[in-house]
Amino acid sequence: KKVLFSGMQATGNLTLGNYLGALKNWVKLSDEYECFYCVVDEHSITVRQDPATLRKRARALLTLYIAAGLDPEKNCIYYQSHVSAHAELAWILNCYTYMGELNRMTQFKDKAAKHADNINAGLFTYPVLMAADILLFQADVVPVGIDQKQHLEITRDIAQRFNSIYGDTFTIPEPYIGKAGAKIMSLQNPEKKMSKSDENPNGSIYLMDDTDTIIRKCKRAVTDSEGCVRYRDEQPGVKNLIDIYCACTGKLPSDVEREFDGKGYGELKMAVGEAVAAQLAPLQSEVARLEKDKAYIDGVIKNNAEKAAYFANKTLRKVQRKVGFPDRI
Ligand code: AQP
Repeated sequence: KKVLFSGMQATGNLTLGNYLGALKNWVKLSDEYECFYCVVDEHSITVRQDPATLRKRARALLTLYIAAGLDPEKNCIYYQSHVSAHAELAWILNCYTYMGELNRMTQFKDKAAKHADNINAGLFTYPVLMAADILLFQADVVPVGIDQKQHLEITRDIAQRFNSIYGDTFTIPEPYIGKAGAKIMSLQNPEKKMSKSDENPNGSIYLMDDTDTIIRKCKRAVTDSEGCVRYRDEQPGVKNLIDIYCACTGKLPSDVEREFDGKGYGELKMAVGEAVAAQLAPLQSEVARLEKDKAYIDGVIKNNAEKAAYFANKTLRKVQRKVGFPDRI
């Protein structure tokens, strides 16, 4: 079986963007691949976190992976910080990554602008840790939203560089970007992606929002004064609503244009709100059920960390040997 790796940060409440751009595709692909789904808590501390909140969110995120439909018997679901090989490989790869390459990363520029008081070295080398995450498992495919495409490219560059110096070591991973939902925009500013850490809660639909909140946020979504439901770049707010609707219902944008021909934005917004609520309801009830089963989640955490460490250490030992570290006795 080919290998799939992906992860998410426990930096906030997950949004519909995280779900439609990533998590939903994970579930779709999980039968086809040998899968590793990581809660990347080491990435989270590139931005200052409250320790108790981070711990709580990390567990909630791991629970959500399972609630979304990932079977922890078949998929390896674990915390990054429980597998030390991530940090060890990241250190080595740091020495094979150029400052100039990292300087070009748009996420670094965005986050540095947002957290000007804490532009730490970890934020700068974030893509190297991400490369380590992926390369440790010899992943063939990495399902992500469009915003992560640049980080996948640098991962491939680092892997190719290492392979060309030391001979075949890493599998070169391919991104998997789904057709629908690859970039969901903020409901309040359709020029900006929907994001967990957005300070305006009306811009994002959170996976745990109740139906009334979802519908209210959709009703308040920023659109335009054209007054017609068309899927085109000139109407980014409406386009985003159609994207959300399509990702939740499996419809195509052209079907949606037809469905709302002659109808107003109010009707579109209502339909989108209902489609989103219907999509999230089963997820929410499954989270509520799993949260009560502490022993089960604890078991998943323990067993899967061991499994992940086994595979990760195989690659790490190989890399340590290639760069010239002394053999273990
Ligand atoms: N708006 C989005 N549309 C589609 N996909 C998205 N992803 C994030 N936002 C959207 C995808 O979700 C996964 C989670 O990645 P992450 O946890 O590393 O965080 P991120 O990419 O930095 O996303 P956020 O929500 O914006 O988090 P913060 O606010 O903490 O920076 C990735 O696969 C991503 O592509």
